Amino acid sequence: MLDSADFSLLGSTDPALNRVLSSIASICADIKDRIAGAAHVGELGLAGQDNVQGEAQKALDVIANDLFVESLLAHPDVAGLASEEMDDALWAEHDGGELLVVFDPLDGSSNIDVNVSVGSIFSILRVPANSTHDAAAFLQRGRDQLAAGYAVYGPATQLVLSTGSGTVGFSWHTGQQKFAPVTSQYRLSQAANEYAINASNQRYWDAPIQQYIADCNLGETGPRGKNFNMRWVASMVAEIHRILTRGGVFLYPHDSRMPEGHGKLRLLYEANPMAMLIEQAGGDSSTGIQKIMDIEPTALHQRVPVITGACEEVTKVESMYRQGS
Ligand code: P6P
Repeated sequence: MLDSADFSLLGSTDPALNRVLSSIASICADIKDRIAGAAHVGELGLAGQDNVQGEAQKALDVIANDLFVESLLAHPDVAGLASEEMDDALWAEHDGGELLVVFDPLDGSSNIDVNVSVGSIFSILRVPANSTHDAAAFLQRGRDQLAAGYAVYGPATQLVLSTGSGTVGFSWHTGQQKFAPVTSQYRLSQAANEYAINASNQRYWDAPIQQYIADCNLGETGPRGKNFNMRWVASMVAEIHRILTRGGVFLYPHDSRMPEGHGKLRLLYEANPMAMLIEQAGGDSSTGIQKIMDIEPTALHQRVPVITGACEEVTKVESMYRQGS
């Protein structure tokens, strides 16, 4: 599904990694088709069960997860999988795989029934030396990711990937029946005038976030000296894709409903892969206190605060946290 020209654009020379990325591209193409046809075969709506997160699963959450598992668990280069939709990691029965894939098979699926963009997010890690093939193998810092990517299922289905040499965009080409490159290197502006946050949580935010957003909303009359626009799609993939494409900053911060240091979004298969893609495009990613990709994970489904996008905005939020707002 991805070819040598695509991998040279990515700057990726690891044959096993490239084979897994190509398989993931094929999986995302299949998910694209299942989403497009879901309304006609009764695959919209709820699956009738909750996932490990306690969230009601959509039928397409389960379908997308099954497509990832069926393809990758049999892949000769894959040793193990972990997913938002599965309590525990799954390990291949064959030997020889050196790679781990951790993924959110259908992010933002609350948008499925209203036909708003959703996506698949994935991160590829190397099996640690002397691994005993348990969940601990996945608990690696974002800095140690070999590759990260997402597919966004929107007006077009696009695939955005990084293997550590920049962030590259592909778009589904119907004539060629493959993902064809469209953005050789995303470059994120240091400055931003658009932020994304769920404003209905305002009363729960930490004081630095309350102050940061209030300052943005004062626009050119306030301390920022410029006007800001606001967007919230409730689909992280759609927000990050917009930010990579036209700039901005995304915030899902810690709030008073959460344990200290926690957030809503999951570290291993949302925050870390998006942080790699954003930082490879010249942006920054932080919890407000610590860089996302420096976090030493402690649990498979660990949740963290996420502020990611334009460097100036992430730096501004970090400085407000240091000042206590
Ligand atoms: P809220 C989707 O469920 C998700 O995990 C992210 O994709 C998205 O950014 C966020 O949660 C939306 O959260 O509180 O607005 O529903």
